[in-house]
Amino acid sequence: MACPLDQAIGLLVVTFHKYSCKEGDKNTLSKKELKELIQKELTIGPKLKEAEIQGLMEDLDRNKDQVINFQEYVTFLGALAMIYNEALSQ
Ligand SMILES: [Ca+2]
Repeated sequence: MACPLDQAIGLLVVTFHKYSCKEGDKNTLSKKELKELIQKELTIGPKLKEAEIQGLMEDLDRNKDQVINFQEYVTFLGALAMIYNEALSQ
């Protein structure tokens, strides 16, 4: 029997690679790849304005190398988890 949390973590990893392998370095998300991930994999994605997505990408790119590495992606997921937790506890 599959364990739900294992499955959830696996999905987080698979989702990163589903987009990171599209162009350039296969282990990082370009801004274009991140934008596609946000728009296709998150409910809020299509509602975000272009400027909001740009601002989000700049915040996520902690080391300012213009791509999102796995660690930066995990930081993003952590922030999303905190938002979901707040929403669920209200
Ligand atoms: Ca980066």
